[in-house]
Parts: sequence; C-alpha cells; structure tokens
Amino acid sequence: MKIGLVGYQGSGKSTLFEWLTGVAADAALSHSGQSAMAEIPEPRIDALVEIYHPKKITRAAIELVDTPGLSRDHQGNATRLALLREAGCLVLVVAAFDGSDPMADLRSFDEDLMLADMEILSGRLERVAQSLTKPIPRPEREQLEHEQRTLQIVLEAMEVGRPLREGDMTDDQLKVTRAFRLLSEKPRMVVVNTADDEEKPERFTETSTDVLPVVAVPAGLELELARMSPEDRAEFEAEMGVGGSDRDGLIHRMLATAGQMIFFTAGEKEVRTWLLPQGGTALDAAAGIHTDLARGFIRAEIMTCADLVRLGSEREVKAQHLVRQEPKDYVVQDDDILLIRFSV
Ligand SMILES: Nc1nc2c(ncn2[C@@H]2O[C@H](COP(=O)(O)OP(=O)(O)OP(=O)(O)O)[C@@H](O)[C@H]2O)c(=O)[nH]1
Ligand SMILES: [Mg+2]
Repeated sequence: MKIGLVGYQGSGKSTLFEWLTGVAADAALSHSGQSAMAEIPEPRIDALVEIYHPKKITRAAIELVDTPGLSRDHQGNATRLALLREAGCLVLVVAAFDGSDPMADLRSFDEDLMLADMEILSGRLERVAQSLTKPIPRPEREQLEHEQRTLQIVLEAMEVGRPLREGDMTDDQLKVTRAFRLLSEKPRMVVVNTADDEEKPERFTETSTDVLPVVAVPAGLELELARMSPEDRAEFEAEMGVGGSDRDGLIHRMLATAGQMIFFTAGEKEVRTWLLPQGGTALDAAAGIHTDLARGFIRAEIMTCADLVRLGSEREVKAQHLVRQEPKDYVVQDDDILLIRFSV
C-alpha cells in the first residue's frame, strides 16, 4: 500500500518521511519520488509473542513516497503529482512555521489536484476526438462517444472548481473516470507541520477543515529527538517540556485513510500482521497470504486477540468454544486472528 506525502516546497515532507521511516531523504531521488517502508506499530503483537514464542515476527508495513515540493504558482505541479497516481491515499503536509499560511495552502492544494486531473482528462479527450474523426466500427464508436460525453461533464465541473463526487455520477460514468485514478478522488488527510515552539497545536486540528482528518506535528523537532540517544533525548525533553508526538497514531491514521486494516496470523513458526482493505473478506485475506490459500479455501478458523490474551492459550480458547468457523464471505474484523483451512 503506497501512501504519498505531498505539499508545497519546504513544507517538511522529507523531514516527516525520515521521522516515519527512519530513512533520510536522498536529494538525487527527489524527482522520481523516494520510497521507504514504515512498519505498522501494533502492541498486540507483543502479547501474541509471549504466548507463541514464534521463530519469526513479521509486521505489515506501508510504503511512504516522498515527492518533490509543489510550486505555489502551479507550474510543473501536474508532473510532480503524477508520481502519486498509484497511491492509496494522499497525505498533504502543510507548513505552519516561519509565517506560512496553512489554510491558504490547503485551498491552493485542491486547485493543484484538479489542475493535474484536468490535464490528464483533457489530453484523453483530445485523443478520443481524434479517434472519432476516423471510420471505426459502431460499438467502438458508441463507447468512445460515451467516454467523450463523460469526460466533458467531469471537465466542466472541474473548470468551475466543483469536482464531481461519486454520488453525482452514474455507474457508467464512474467506470470511465476510475480508469484515470484521479488525484482529486483519492482519500486524503492533512499533517500540519508546526513550529517547534508551537503552544497550541490544537488550533490546527480544531478549526481546520471538518471534512479531512488533520494531525499536527512539529516534524523538525520530532526528527531531531528521534536522532538523539535515549539519555540525551530524555534530558532534552524534560528540560524543554517538548516531544512525544504520537508517531504510532499518525501511522494508523494514514492506514485508515487509505482504507486499510490489519489482521493477524499466529503460531509457533510465525506471528504476523497483514494488510487488508477495510471490509475485506476471509477469502480476500487468504488471497493476501497466498494464492493457493484462496484457490483451495475451505474455511477460516478465527479467534480474537482479546480472547487469546485473556485465556492465555489457543487450547483454552478452543475449550471455551471461542474459535469460530467462518466461510469465504465472512468480513474480517479488527482483532481477528485467522487460520485458513485449505485443500491443495
Ligand atoms: N521550524 C521548522 N522548520 C522545519 C520543520 N520541518 C522542516 N523544517 C525545515 O524546513 C526546511 C524544509 O524541510 P524539508 O523536510 O526538506 O521540506 P520538504 O517539504 O521535503 O521540501 P521540498 O522537498 O524541497 O519541497 C528544512 O530547512 C527544515 O529544516 C519544522 O517543523 N519546524
Ligand atoms: Mg523534500
């Protein structure tokens, strides 16, 4: 799952990237977008490790993509944003230090997303019009005409600054626009990068847009703290009364914004967390582990972490009849530990 860090020049994307992944930004990679993984922190893994003493522990991770800073005059931004077509969500990093105006940047960003989408859609529209000037079989022509009409409607809405939402479009129209993986349709959240000495970070999370999740973090300071030895860090934090931003919470917010969740598998060989789209089924989970498990799926045996930790052993969970047998279409829930039964 790719998650894109975007924002205007110098907003702190690379600082945030390093804080979250531990990988320093490499200037040579900035044009192509630099990627690194951030493991999803999961305290329940520790409890499972106590029970199974597994040979191996594997944590699911998200891939963060650090992108080149956008220009405030919109020039060249469509190209920079194109790096994020594949991303499952966008994390907009806005600066709130050195006299910057985070709210203005938020508004301007909406415009940049739309301009980038419009460039793609109008390019396609031109090619469709071109194709329609040639003699082509009727079904193909009808399909292209449908695409042309849809693109015109979507573009007109964007031109007046009101992008169409899913609810405004017919299924046929959605099918056309989905193919372009429009940036303005991706789920989004905001990270406000506050000054080190910001006294009221709540003012950003309380008053900003009520439609997007917003997290406020002094990324520069947090990165500096993360680079210190534990002793120096403790001393510095005590002296200055700073630090302790919720890194784990931020990663979980990103995961949720991207529409993902985790589930567990556990045994003596390995305790592991896996990513799954929210609302995913037992069959989806099986397919994520291995295609063979999905192909030969018989059933999923499921217990919750809470039951296992409370009772202390798998045997006891079974004795209490708390292991459920679930079919392919069972919707996986947070806290589920899955064992997939399958035939080869
Ligand atoms: N005061 C303050 N400065 C910061 C903070 N975060 C980053 N900076 C500074 O802002 C500058 C830009 O930070 P980067 O993380 O490189 O920003 P960026 O968004 O990756 O920049 P581009 O890739 O050039 O768009 C650096 O000089 C940082 O030291 C912060 O939280 N507070
Ligand atoms: Mg950068």
